[in-house]
Amino acid sequence: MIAQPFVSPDDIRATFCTALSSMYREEVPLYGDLVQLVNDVNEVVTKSAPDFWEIGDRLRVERHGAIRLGTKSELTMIARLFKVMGMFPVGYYDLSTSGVPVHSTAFRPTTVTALEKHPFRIFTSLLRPELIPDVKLRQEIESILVERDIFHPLVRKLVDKAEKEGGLNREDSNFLVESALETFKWHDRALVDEDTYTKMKKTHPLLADVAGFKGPHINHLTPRTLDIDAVQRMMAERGIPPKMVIEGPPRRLCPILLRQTSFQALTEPVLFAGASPGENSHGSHRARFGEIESRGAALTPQGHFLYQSLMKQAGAFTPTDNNDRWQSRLSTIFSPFPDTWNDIRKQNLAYFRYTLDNSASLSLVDEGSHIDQLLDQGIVKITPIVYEDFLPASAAGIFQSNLGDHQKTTTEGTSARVEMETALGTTIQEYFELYADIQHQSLLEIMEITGCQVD
Ligand code: OOG
Ligand code: NI
Repeated sequence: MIAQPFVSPDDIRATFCTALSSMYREEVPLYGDLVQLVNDVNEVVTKSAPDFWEIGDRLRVERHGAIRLGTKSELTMIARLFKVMGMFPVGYYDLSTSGVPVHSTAFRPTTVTALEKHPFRIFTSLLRPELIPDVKLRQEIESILVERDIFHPLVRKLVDKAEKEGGLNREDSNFLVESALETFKWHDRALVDEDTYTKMKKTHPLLADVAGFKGPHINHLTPRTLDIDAVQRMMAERGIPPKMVIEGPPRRLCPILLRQTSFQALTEPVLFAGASPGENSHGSHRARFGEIESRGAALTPQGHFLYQSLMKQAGAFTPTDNNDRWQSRLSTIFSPFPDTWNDIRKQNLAYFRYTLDNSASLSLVDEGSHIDQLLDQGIVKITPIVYEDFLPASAAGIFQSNLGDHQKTTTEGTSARVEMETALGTTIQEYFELYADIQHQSLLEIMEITGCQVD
């Protein structure tokens, strides 16, 4: 028998993203409406501003999704599954400081080529039971979670096979995607009875979402929009109830980091364990929504520091605010953050890729020129590197707005990165290092060609 070639992890990820997207559109039709709105707005922008930064780049595919896991062993297996799809843990997000009893990482492609092939990533949170103050409830939740198996047996078998043999052929990779979907789909039958559900929800709605069901249903998917302000305005017009405010930095000439908004989570019927259809043991659950994002430049640690100190000055969004007021307050507060790529670069606030301008003549390069001189002469140009990660404060805002009103009834914890890494079976990569590497590589190439100085 002739051995069939392995499918690349990038292809498996692409197939998985497409399958997940169509499953979610079927499960949550309003998400399909949001995707339609995003496509309409993107089309207008593409026509009216064809040289808009980032246009053309992976527009019509989702950028990310999110799940919430219950146990360390679920995280171990998910890390192995995502690795087969070319997604690796990047960034540690401690959400306990915002009163959400989880910590998170993003599984994502880490090389420029893999990101270009398909950018899909999954923001993955893990419950931290030690932050549940009620010991009895904590034990109850732990024993519910230890009993469930969120993976189809074929997923375990095929992941084993991929690890042993170094990859999967087309047929196996299709089976893998199909059986992996089982983990992410919605179950309208709760795993627990009504009393248990209610007890968990009272302590923190997230507990009911994580431990109340058979699996970690995908709770949102997120396409990318070229004009998030327009989509925010138009959502209500199209009957898609928007979240109050766009998270992240204000609109700027030079976009930075990540701006996000979503529609409010649906209230969905659930049937509690022990109840039969038709009985009045029907409850409802809010968790699933649709989100959109707009990405700007990846910031250096200094840039992040400046961003965070300005956001702190803005204070908290109050219920009497609306998005327009909030955005104009942010724009004023952000005036100390330079808004030309040159100034941003000079102050070392963002990461850039350095390339030779095609039309420039190398004969104009003076020996030993400094890179700044080549930039001034237009021989070298800079392109900001897109931020591919997440923002803890925005993530916390997304959690809060979609779980509904609740009190902060879990304990504030400290970071537990090492515990998470142990479950992952690998270290979590630092996103700053990934961006610095891309920048450094591009500078090395320029130095080699032009002999210029960098420091
Ligand atoms: C994850 C929220 C984080 C984002 O875009 O910041 C996230 C969740 O609600 O499970 O997806
Ligand atoms: Ni999200």
